[in-house]
Amino acid sequence: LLSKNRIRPVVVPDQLKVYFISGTQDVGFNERHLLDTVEAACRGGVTCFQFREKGIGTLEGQQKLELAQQLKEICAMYNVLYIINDDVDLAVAVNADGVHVGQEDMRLEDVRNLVGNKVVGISIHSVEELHKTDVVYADCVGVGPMYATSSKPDAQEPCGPDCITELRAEGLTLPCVGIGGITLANATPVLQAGASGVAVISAIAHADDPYEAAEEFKNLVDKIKI
Ligand code: TZP
Ligand code: MG
Repeated sequence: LLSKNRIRPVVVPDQLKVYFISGTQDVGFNERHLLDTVEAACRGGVTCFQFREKGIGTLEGQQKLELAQQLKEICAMYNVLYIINDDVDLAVAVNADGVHVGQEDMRLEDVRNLVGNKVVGISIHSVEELHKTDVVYADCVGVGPMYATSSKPDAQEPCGPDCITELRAEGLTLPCVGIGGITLANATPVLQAGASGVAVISAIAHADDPYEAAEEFKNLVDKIKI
């Protein structure tokens, strides 16, 4: 599957420039609000969206499936890469473009076998984690938290943009996004350290105008990542 039938790359760095992540927990547990926010963000210029429905009070089963399908339709309309967090079965069920898993989730080899040619993303926090990761089964990497974040209760200590520099020096060549506490004001060092883009929750989901926030991120990344 990896060497013979697979056409690489399935994700190009430009698709990771502005990577918006959200679930109902980020928008007051209001499905309509999530759909509207994602639509505005796509219109504003995000290049990738990850449906991350996580934590107490979030949707499961049929409700989660239906929302995932609606979000997929929005992303398809705007040509935005559509990724599902953690839930490999859901990614397959809605035929998402890809799936993103963390170090504690399913093994990458198993993920790869289940999703075939879809994009597989993995979270990496440190050089130590890089060495424990079967990067051969992944297409892209989320590195973080870059800065302190309020969106992930169990987030590790911020590792800063230097973490990306270190991972690159250790031989990581896959496209990466920095994640965690990223705003327009602190995104530049993340990009300069070697990230293809920035992944954000609150900077777009909690913005007064998610359309405008997405547009500003897109303009910033376009300026730095010619
Ligand atoms: N993984 C590491 S930090 C984080 C995730 C999902 C949360 C990012 O949210 P925010 O609001 O952009 O800090
Ligand atoms: Mg996870």
